[in-house]
Amino acid sequence: TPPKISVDFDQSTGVAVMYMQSPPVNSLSLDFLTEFCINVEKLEMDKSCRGLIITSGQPKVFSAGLDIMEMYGKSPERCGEFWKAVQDMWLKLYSSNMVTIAAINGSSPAGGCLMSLTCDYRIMADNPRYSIGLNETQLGIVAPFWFKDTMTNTVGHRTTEISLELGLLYSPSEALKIGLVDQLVPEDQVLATATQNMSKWLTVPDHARQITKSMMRKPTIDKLTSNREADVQNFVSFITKDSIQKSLRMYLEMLKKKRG
Ligand code: CO8
Repeated sequence: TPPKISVDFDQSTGVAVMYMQSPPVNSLSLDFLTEFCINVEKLEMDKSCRGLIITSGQPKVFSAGLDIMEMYGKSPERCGEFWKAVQDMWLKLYSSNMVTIAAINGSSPAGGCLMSLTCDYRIMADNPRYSIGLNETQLGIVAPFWFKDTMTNTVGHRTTEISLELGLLYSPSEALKIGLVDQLVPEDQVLATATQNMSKWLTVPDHARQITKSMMRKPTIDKLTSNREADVQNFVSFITKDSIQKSLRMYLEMLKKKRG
């Protein structure tokens, strides 16, 4: 199978661009997450890499979020393994020493939104067909506390409360208004704008920026690292419930119908 991630590292600027290319919608499967984490770790360990831009190599979609098929009809063991990989992705990105910028060139629901939220800065394509948000409740599932915390840290408590309870997906202009993304640009300028912003972020001395980032994020990260196993158990017992499986099935059917 072809790689689901391709990385373009520019030695002269110290900036890597990571393209997600898992057709059709960059859904976050166990294989995808494993490959993703290996790539992030490699860049993290490379002292010459100071910045990471994450974008999609697929049209119209940044990432469709967690692969629903990984949560449907799978054994508890497999679900547990999958959830550890989701935790890993979040922990690696949210605590990264690199400057991370999400170049959101398509829709970005649920896990895709979470991935964007782990970045230091978000630039989204100004296309009203695209949407972004933590829509978990719409699937009959519940965004875990660390999804919620990441959103709260970005847009504040009240907006997160409304957004999560209703499972809202926002248009780019609404997302900008609530601070879910930082900047909107025409679709063909998303990556170029990310690169320009990256240069600005990289003028700040790394050590000062890194310590500051860690100061802002450490309490949120510690909450999960000290509770990882319980969080896995919690996910597995929730997702394997008959009633939750039924909700997921209905959502999957709705996705297919919408298409046909
Ligand atoms: N997982 C698996 N398959 C998916 C997913 C997904 N997340 N999203 C789309 N697909 C599939 C579709 O079913 C379709 O399959 P097929 O070709 O067999 O019909 C194919 O991908 C293409 O999808 P679309 O035709 O819908 O493509 P569009 O370009 O029209 O739309 C969207 C792209 C906007 C991404 C749309 O597909 C969409 O809205 N997808 C659903 C996104 C979603 O709701 N994701 C939520 C996942 S849950 C999550 O991320 C966090 C869960 C936290 C767990 C908490 C539990 C305790």
